[in-house]
Amino acid sequence: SVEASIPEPQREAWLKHQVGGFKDKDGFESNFVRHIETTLARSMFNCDETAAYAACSLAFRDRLILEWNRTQQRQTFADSKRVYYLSLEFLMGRALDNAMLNIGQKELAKGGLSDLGFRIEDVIQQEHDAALGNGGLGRLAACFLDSLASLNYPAWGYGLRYRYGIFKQEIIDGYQVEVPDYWLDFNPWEFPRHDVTVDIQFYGYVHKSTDENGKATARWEGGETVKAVAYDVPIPGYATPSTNNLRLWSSKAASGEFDFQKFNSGDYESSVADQQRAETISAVLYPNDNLERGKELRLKQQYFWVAASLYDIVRRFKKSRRAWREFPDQVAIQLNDTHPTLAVVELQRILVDLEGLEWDEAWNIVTNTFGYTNHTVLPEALEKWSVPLIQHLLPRHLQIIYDINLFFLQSVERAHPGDRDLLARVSIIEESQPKMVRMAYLAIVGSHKVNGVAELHSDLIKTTIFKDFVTIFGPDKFTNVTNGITPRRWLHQANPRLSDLIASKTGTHDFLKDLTLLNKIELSVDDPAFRKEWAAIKLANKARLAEYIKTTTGIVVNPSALFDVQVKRIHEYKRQQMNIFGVIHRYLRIKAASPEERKKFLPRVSIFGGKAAPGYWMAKQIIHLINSVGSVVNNDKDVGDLLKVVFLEDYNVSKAELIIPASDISEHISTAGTEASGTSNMKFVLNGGLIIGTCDGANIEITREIGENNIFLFGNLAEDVEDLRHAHNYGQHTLDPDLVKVFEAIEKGTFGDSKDFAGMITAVRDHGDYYLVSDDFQSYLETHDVIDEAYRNQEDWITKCITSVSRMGFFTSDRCINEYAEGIWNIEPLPIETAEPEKINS
Ligand code: B1H
Ligand code: IMP
Repeated sequence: SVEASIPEPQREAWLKHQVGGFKDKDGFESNFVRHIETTLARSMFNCDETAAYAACSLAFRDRLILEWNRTQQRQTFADSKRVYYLSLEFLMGRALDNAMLNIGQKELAKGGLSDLGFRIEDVIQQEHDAALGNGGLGRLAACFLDSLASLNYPAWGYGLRYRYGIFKQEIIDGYQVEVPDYWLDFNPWEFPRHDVTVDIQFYGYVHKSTDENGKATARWEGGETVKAVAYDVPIPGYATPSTNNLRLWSSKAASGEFDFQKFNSGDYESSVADQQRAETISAVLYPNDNLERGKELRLKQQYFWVAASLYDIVRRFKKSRRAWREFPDQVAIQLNDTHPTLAVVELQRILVDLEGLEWDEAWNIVTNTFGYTNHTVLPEALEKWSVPLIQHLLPRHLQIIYDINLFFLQSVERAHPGDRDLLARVSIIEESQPKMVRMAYLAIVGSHKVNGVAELHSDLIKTTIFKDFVTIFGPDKFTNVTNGITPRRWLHQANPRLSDLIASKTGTHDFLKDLTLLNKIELSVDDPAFRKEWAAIKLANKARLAEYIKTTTGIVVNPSALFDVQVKRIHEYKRQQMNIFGVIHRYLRIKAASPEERKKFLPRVSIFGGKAAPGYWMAKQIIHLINSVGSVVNNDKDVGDLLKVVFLEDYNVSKAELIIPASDISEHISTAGTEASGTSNMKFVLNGGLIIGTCDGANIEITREIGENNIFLFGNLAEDVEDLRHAHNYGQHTLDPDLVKVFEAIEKGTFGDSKDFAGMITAVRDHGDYYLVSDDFQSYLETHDVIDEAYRNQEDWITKCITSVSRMGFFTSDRCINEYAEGIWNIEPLPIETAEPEKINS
């Protein structure tokens, strides 16, 4: 057993004093009060909601860490294969509610808190989001961690512990203003491991020599060292004691002789500066979504994180005393996009330079260990690093990259003799000025599987950006795993009433573990009581959002109006500009109508939210236009309740949990072929909202699952995009007449100084309309009219919503994780046998 690893003489004392978590309400309360009085040094006389949040979290953290220990001990003891998910972003959101639900003790805590004078909702609201990510890519990583733990897979996440997460967005005079997100003041969910540190090297030079057997060796020497310190975040599974680990690295100055000498020689200031420079590495999350800017500090972050993680993984593997060739039987590493691709090079370096393996043997191990997930085809998001920069920062890695490329190109040459164009096209090194390393190509060559994140996207990467690699490696190396979302957070936690209503029809909350069980509610689609409660829940969620809109923006909206929501990062390819042009068009129609005609309009609220990257000028202009339109429309007496335009500040995970359950229609309207998957589309439908969308990303599979009658699709198809763009640039480009009217209104100054919005107009009118706003505009407007009509028939509408939810089972991240486990990682679940039967609250 696990205990056998403790020497006999001490074992008894250890076991006798093993701590147990609280079991009942009383136990929770005593734990809570103990933390208030000792850990937090407060008392019942000065315990406010912040302190209550802290104590409640600490009580649950005690529980979690005990399960964490048991899980890790069991995994170590079983010595089974583990998967490591490397991601520069983990957009976790709040932890307390999730921990209570996954452990199954939220009801108990609710009672306990109430005994002590607190409302659980208020306590939950105190928590600051853990916002270590930009958008979909980071939130996907968070959903995957939840599923990995819930399905009992032995899995660790590895990331960076940014001191500043994604910035906080304020809207001032209609403009986005960025405020730093310092979130670590008090974070009960992490355990600093000051004993788990790794020294990370940068710069220096390569020393080549021959050893006593005449073998050429390379050693990376000199340069500077930075220390990586581990912080562990426990990840509780749902309805299982399995608790996995997210290990985040923080940078610190290495406390070496170096500093000490400087200090002694009186150079105190520069010794402090060194320290600050070291800490800068993990200081801030780069706030770009789908955009790569090639900054040196970003490359430093990537290597720092990858090197620390691999050191840790290799150390753990070595404890098992297995032969190196067994490494891929024990370790699977998934690269979340190309950001961790240096891990491929680093593992090869460890095996060849430090462990003395032959190149081919090492490379075989490396390629059988890694899998690579691609998340985008947008050219501006595909990572490239300049050769001189890598040469300077990581001289040995650059040599290894060149060798990897040489052997790869030699193998291509053997299989396709004489095809020099092919060699140039697939070379990992782009022969530009300066030369660049194409990270996606390196990731493909260094992995055994490459996957896209929705069917269309996986097809597109095979036929466009990675076409030549399909020729070289064959089609089997490329596969699809359509994204998913965790129903624990995105249904049960965000929409507890809907979750409970569903449970009343399916008998249990088991659909939270097997989402395909949702199909049972289709049998109740005609049940009047069920439908009535369904509608009441949606209305209550809308009323709650209306209240929030009123307190945060002062705008009063009618909860029975149609709520039309687009919340996501602001990006031209996501086309918030088309949405706001559509809103302007509606406004002009209302203004032009007679009072009689106006009565025919369906009252609508257009809700926007999302951050623009601080340097993304066009995205910021879009935010400004939305706010400017809002201040005109919302104050126009002719319009009244027929149209309201709301921009919600600082969209993040916890706001998503509030907004998504309140939507009637949400917009997923990217130019076809640009949105790899999208995941909020799944969240909205799962919460009983319908969607308007283009044939892009996961919208296509959502349509296949829920049926064409339950989704509002419009616009050009991905296959036509190239021709349309070509026509814009070289043929006739006639703008849509309704769009022209919208532009005229803007240029007349209807929404303030038109110069402020000139960029958005010229992009469409004069610069080729790359995102096809004009091409899709008419069908977009028509589809909104269809939506108005559909919404008037509330009975049909509710039928569509219920039917859609019942068919969403496919989109659970549990299904994704099982697909990765089977098709890419080759790993099995490791359930904890001694699972205590736990009551999952309803
Ligand atoms: C996605 C990114 C991304 N794709 C570069 N690519 C970044 C690229 O900091 N950077 O440099 C940051 C993020 N993010 C998103 O991934 C896709 O756009 C979504 O369609 C997809 O649903 C999501 C998860 O797969
Ligand atoms: P690591 O993989 O060495 O970082 O260990 C992770 C966790 O696994 C540790 O914190 C322990 O909880 C557990 N663990 C590691 N080694 C042993 C062991 O020899 N016996 C039991 N548990 C262990």
